[in-house]
Amino acid sequence: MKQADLIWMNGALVPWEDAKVHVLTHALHYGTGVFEGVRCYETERGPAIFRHQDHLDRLHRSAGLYHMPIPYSLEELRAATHELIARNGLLSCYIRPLVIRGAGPMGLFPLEAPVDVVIAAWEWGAYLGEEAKLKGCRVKVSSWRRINSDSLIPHAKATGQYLNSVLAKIETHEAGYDEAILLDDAGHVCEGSGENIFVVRDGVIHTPPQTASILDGITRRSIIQIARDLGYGVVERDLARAELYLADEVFMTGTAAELVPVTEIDERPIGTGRPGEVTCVLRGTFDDVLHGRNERYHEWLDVVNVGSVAGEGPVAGEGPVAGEGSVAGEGSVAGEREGAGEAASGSGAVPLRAATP
Ligand code: PPE
Repeated sequence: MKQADLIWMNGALVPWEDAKVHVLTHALHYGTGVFEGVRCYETERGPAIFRHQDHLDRLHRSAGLYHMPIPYSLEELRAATHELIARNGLLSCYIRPLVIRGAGPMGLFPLEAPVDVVIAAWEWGAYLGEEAKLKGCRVKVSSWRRINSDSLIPHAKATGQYLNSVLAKIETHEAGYDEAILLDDAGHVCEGSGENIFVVRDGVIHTPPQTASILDGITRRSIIQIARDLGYGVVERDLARAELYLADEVFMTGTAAELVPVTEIDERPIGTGRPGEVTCVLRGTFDDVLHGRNERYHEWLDVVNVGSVAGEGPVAGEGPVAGEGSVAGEGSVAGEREGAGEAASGSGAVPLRAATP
């Protein structure tokens, strides 16, 4: 992970070091936040954000599921992200939009706490390591079951829910594995701590369905479509744990991880113990899609017009501290951001709406 210069926070670009919150931020205490993980890739047409609209839509849906009105339109968040990438001079990066209940009244009832919005971006290499991406990773079925829809909302990408993934990740990491697989409460295969999972058997691809408490991964959807377009059969159905061991190939998908072959599960080699043929075809095709080398999927790429925003306009906190300065300073602290819009966009690239408390 490589630090960038600026983070977009409640309508203003602030220096990385100054993007701070109060210790009584509601989300710190109760996990009341939703977020996204998005990637931007270097392409011939410029930096391009993969399925940006789909990620923003999911952010919006996650926020809705937890009763959080986002005080910016998705188009405003899109423009802010473009400006963030351009002003940071990033060609490829990971993007982290975060919507949280901010500092306000304490206690579990969150609806009176302000909603803060942050977008950060940084250069982030292979999530499970270069070696895992190339040669495959070793995973273990965690003793922790994936959260279920009786008590939380697996379809939402909410911060508090990730304690479940964190437990599984620590358990399997400490046992010497690259990643965890979580089963759902019925004992069916669900997903990784931060990835969806696919099993290949006799040339057919299988993956757990929506009802298995999975996160509806955008990479998962993309891979299903690409696989079908390539002529593979893809079946969404419940998978028994033993089907992992009996598979010819297993791979995992996610924005951070991209497509990673799984070559060993619970000390058992999968197939030949090396990345399989279907996995390699999909990984190669997906890589072309991400980098704009496959015409067919060009509409999945949201190209950032670097020239239109790079280097223009002031940055909040350059000179004065963010939130106090002449740029972001017009009352642009969290929950009080009327007037921050103009200042935030600098060049006028990001028209902002005042916060609706
Ligand atoms: N399941 C979970 C639990 C999950 O967190 C992710 C993404 C996925 C599936 C795949 O979804 P998608 O990215 O839309 O294909 N995990 C994010 C978190 C990574 C992190 O460590 O933070 C990601 O890949 O960005």
